[in-house]
Amino acid sequence: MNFSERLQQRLEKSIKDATNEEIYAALLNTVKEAAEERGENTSEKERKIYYISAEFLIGKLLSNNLINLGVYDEVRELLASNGKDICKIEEIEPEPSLGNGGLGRLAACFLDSMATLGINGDGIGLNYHLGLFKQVFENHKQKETPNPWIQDTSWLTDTGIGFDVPFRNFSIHSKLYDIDVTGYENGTNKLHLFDVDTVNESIVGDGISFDKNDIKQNLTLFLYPDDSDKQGELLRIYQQYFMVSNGAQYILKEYEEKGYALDELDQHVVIQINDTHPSMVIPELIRLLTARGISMDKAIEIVSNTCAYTNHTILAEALEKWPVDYLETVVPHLMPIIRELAKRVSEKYENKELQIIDEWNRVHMARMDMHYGFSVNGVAALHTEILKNVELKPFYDIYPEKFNNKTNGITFRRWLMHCDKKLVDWIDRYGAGEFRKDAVKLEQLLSLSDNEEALQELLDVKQENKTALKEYLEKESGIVLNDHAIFDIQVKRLHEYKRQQMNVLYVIYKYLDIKAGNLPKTPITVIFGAKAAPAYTIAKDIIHVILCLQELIQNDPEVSPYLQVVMVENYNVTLAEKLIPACDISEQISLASKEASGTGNMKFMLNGAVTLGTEDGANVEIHELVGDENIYVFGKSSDEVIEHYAKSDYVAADYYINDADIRRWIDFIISPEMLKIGDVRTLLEIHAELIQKDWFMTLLDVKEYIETKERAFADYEDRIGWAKKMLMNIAKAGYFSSDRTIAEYNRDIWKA
Ligand code: 26V
Repeated sequence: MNFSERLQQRLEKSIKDATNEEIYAALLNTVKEAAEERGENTSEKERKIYYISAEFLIGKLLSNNLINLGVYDEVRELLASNGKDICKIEEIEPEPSLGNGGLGRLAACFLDSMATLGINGDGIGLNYHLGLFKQVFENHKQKETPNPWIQDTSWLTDTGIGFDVPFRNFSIHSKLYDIDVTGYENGTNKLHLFDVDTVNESIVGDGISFDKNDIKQNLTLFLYPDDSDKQGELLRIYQQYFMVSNGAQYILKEYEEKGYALDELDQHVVIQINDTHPSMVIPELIRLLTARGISMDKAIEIVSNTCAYTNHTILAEALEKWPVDYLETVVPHLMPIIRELAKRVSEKYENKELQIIDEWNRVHMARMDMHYGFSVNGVAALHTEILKNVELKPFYDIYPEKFNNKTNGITFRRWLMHCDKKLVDWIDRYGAGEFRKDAVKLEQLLSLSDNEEALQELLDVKQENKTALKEYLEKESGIVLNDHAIFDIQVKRLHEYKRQQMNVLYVIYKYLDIKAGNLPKTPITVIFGAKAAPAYTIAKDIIHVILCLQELIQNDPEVSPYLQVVMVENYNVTLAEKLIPACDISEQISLASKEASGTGNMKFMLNGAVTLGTEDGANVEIHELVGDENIYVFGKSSDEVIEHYAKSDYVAADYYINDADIRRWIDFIISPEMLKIGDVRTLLEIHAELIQKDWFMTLLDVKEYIETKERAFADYEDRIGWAKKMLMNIAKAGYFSSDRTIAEYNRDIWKA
């Protein structure tokens, strides 16, 4: 029976008579069955990879699975011939929000690529019931509400497997749910998500507040509960240990079932530690091995040859350091092992920067990973160089052989085939369809650079995607975009280092310029999407300024025909899939050295947007690939920025005092027109922040940013010239396929 026949059989009534909800449920269950039948990507001899991560931002799964099973077109046509629209059925699926941003989405792309390449690799994580918060705007401010996503019909499969996880005064029995990870025309892997029966969603009070002390009821309730207080930090340690203890027990269970000797674990298993959140897997695995009779020396050796660490940030505040007494409170049985690991290091090395436990009695998780793992990788070429030469230099000096770079990537199944079907049709029409199996084949499109007809069609595709976004947003939120404007988009987490505030200063500059009578040839629509961490005040203040500007401009008839600012609510994977194909200019404007890689930059490029960015993260590699003509680069280099930090010689107030333009833009934040709309205290706070602190050096680059952006807008007027830039970006995006990244992980680290 083929997929369509099975679907119809499962539905038990005709598609015509079924509701969209019934069709969704039948599709989901038919996909699960088909995924199961394809079998796992296993082979007895292979090393098995466990990608352990606190976040897997998987997005909706229905279409992705249909594509990977090779039945998407078949199903769409079957539904259409019965008067049903597959897009309407996709809308029914709730989006799980099991990640914050790039790190979690990367983990999801990697699962897709491992399955596609036939690598025997599973994910291990947590089944957060309410995920990351859902963002709503009220009075121009972000409010957080829960995002429940688990329904009776869901991608989760109860495995019947569970483990006891010991904490200080009690233990918790886990429950394992699996989600199938279908490879594109290949076998199926698994995402293992651990959960607890006793979690209770009704303990959530106002917004996303809940009793942080009640571990049995809150353990897997939210992703990264607010850790701005001690109770929040402790809960995070409970979550992390729960994840790794379950993961380690599961890995050993599978391993022992295969019948291998324990002391050969490193020959058959690799554990990839995604940032430091799962770092406790190292002492936990040592604990479990010694409990099985292996000596401490041998256990340390085995584990060190099994674990590999990926670093995703150089921001000091994001590198986890847990106080010893917190760990004693939650997992006292791990502390003797961590102390032993720390002692072995201190006996060998005197350098303070290498110590696992520092003089303030804090355990540096990344340091443990680097001493007791066999690989340390950064996520873009520049990032890895900064790790080696600056941030982690003492470790590179003693372990040069462990360091390697793995430039991030994205899965083209979701970020092209699923989200931009019109562009795929165009690519197919011009003979580059082989990109599906070999992404660099997109380079075949380069032959079109003088083909005006093809370039015009490319512009038409972009226009259709812009109109589709307009229609979507109008229906969902009532916001009416001008789809004949240039779409300039910055979507990512709200963080000062990403410098949404610099884009805000551009908007103010442009607003004042239009007020002065200088009208842009083509209207400009600046779109933001970003969640701010609930306790991150400055980030929330920036959202407030954007929302105030949005209202001010919308209500100003002199300006609104030429400039529009829109902040979309609750930016998530589903919205990204609509925004990215519609984008003309991709804003990647972080302070050089601070964005480890970025992956949105790759998604925009693949969908024919042109990057406006600093020489940061993977932007550097995009620049090298497309050349000076096809990217807009500005700003101080990472070397210069690092020097400013070293010398502490950046003084924002100097720019404010000495530059009348900068002063005017910043002061506009507290102008009467803004104060009329916004909250006085908040606007004053962000105004003062920009002048007195500006830790991420907005004012260092803002003028060059504005000039460069104006140059990009001017170039946009030459439509065929612009289409050539789009073409170059699409054609060169093949390098950023996560299939390439995963093949490199496998070649250099996993050797599966
Ligand atoms: C975490 C935190 C937590 C505490 C307060 C401030 C702060 C700032 C940043 C982070 C980031 C944690 C790690 C992370 O998400 N890194 C992202 O990983 C992506 C995938 O490798 C990469 O593309 C992004 O550049 C990087 O920021």
